[in-house]
Amino acid sequence: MRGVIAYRNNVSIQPSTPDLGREQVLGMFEQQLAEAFAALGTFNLAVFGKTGVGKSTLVNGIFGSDVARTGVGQPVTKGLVYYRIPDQFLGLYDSEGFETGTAGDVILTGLRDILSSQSAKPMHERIHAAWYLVRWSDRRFEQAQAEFVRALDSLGLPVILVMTQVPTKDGQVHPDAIELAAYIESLNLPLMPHGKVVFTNALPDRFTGAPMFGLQELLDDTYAVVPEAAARALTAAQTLDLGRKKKAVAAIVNQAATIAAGIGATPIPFADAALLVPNQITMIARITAAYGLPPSKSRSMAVAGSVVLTGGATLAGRYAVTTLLKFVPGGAVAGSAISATVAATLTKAVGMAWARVCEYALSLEPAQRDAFLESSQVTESFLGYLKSSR
Ligand SMILES: Nc1nc2c(ncn2[C@@H]2O[C@H](COP(=O)(O)OP(=O)(O)O)[C@@H](O)[C@H]2O)c(=O)[nH]1
Ligand SMILES: [Mg+2]
Repeated sequence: MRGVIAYRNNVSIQPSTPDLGREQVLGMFEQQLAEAFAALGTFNLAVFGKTGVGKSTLVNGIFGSDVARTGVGQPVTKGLVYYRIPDQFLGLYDSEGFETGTAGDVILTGLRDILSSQSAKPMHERIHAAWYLVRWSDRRFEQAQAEFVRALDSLGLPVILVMTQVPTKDGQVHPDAIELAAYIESLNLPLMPHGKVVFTNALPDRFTGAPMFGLQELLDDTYAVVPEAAARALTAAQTLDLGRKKKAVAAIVNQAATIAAGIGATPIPFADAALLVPNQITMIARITAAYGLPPSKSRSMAVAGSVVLTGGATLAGRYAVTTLLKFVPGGAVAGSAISATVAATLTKAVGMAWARVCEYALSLEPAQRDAFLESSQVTESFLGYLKSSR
């Protein structure tokens, strides 16, 4: 079986590199995907607040999962359960049944142990941020709550204070919620990142017409407090802000295009598309992880990628490469070599086509998404997007 071959004017160019067969490419894909998923790690968030305050609803609004239902919980200390959702990049410390007072003290003692044992671990395994939730309709903020927030801060956790279930009318926050927030802010608590309470409503209210709001602000504030090492996992984990994912992916594609240009610039006679494939595989793996697509589907995604990138293996794949080269400015340079520009453009086209596949998958409901990722549709849509790129 031939590997990827660059074609121009229907003249095949023999690769000077060892032929990249489908099996070999598939193996590289699986390894690169595993590495990209592992490199992201987990974004670990601790959420505190009384029962019914809206912890699960808020987490669901930003991460798209009902953690308590879909996650596998593991009690880590009294009152605190750690959920790691299979196939996702969120780790959640949920204080189910948490009240202030003695229960709060017990949690803090347990948390201190957890955090001190984590301090020896790499940054991406630690707790990265804490949300402390207060429901506006409670209309009060007790001293014990203030002390709890201070204690979290002194344990080294950045705390974002979130007011939940806040009603609005004509875009105005309920005055009582503003008053409660002003009171909380007057206590000089170490509120991250800007000393202010974040107003949210995680569920639109059909009866009052109150819209959902504040989730993007909360997410932005969370980015502002998390260490660099956890930001990429947060981007993969959250489902609210596609723009963040796109930005991360654009950086990955540009970096890969730069590397490809370097490969194309090397004066190797008969440089061909096969030389570009390993770099493209790394790029595709990193794109997949950045979008937060499920690691359990990596086999089927690797299959799709290897079918397409070993263009010589399929007529369609060959067509994609040939078509692309025709539209690259300058095309393949006289004779055989792929220039730096061609290499970069081809790699960019591959990256952007795969990004579109990922975004399509993300737009589907979880069950449909899984079905899509496991079907040959992944290959077909990857090829389709690749062919339509100019
Ligand atoms: N209108 C509205 N209802 C909410 C909101 N957040 C939670 N709820 C409701 O409040 C109840 C408790 O929410 P839940 O997320 O389970 O609270 P938890 O115990 O803190 O996890 C549920 O019936 C939710 O539907 C919100 O932002 N707006
Ligand atoms: Mg809950």
